[in-house]
Amino acid sequence: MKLTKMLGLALGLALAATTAHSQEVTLRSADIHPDGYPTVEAVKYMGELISQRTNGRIKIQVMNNSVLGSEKDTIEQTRFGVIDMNRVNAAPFNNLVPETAVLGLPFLFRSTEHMHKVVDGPIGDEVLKAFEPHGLVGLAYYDSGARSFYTTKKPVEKLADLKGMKIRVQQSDMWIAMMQAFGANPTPMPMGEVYSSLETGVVDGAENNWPSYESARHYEVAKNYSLTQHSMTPEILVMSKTSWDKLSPEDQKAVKESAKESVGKMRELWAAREKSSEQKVRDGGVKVIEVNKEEFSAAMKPVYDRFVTDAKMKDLLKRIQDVK
Ligand code: BDP
Repeated sequence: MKLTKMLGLALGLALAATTAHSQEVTLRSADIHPDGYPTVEAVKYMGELISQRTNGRIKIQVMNNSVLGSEKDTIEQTRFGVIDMNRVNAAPFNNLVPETAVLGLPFLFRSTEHMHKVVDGPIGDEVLKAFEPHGLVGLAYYDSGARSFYTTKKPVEKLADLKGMKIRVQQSDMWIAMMQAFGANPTPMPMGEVYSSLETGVVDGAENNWPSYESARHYEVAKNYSLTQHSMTPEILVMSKTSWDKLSPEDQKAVKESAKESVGKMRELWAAREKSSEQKVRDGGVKVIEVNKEEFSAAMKPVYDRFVTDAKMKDLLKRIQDVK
């Protein structure tokens, strides 16, 4: 190679390195929740961390309140690089990344501690890696508490009460199967449509954790909350593989570390919000019903039989159950 050409090449490489290094990026991150909701605030906090780590070169702009669409739609846009980041519940990922369905299985986690141990450990990393072939990079898990049923008219006091009730579910085949196993009639729809569907009687009920039940004001129209606590499906923060590939390895590292570091903040915010939301809905006149959880859990075998079929899924489930 001629010297001039070599010099040119070296200069080109050096320039590329500088540009990669001094790249200024604003990552747009989707969320359906309003300002103040723990997931939204945790991603904003991650934005502060990443900005500190990169001297202000990388920023995160949280586009929340469903401005970019429903979770199912924003997942597609994130896969195609139209949205850079997305904080979504595990459920709408279930059909795309089957490993995520395992985390939402009914009555899987024995406690918040059990769930934390699983997602903080090698199993958590393994499930995050499973996103990559689908155009996404899994960054972190956020808490989502436990989900329970709420209904507009008839309260759910025992399993038989769910028989034939139209219950809204997230857009996931596993969740549809779960509702069927409970004896209910599942109606999949995005979160944004639930309030009016409850109000107009399109559905008889839905299910969610305390903060979402309160924040989306569903408690105003569905005043019976039955403590089934049937799933502790976590929230997942992902990045578009397209946006990820545009970052230098150092910046990728900064993104990952900031995401992981925001988890602690999220857990603090979550624990406080669970309490304040519960208080708010109780003060708002909601009837909170204790149920026999064993009765509900005993009906869940068909869900496990249908979604934990191959050796890989069986092994994943067993390892989760074995985490002490
Ligand atoms: C909430 C999750 C949110 C889901 C919503 C739902 O934070 O990501 O969209 O439930 O039920 O708890 O759709």
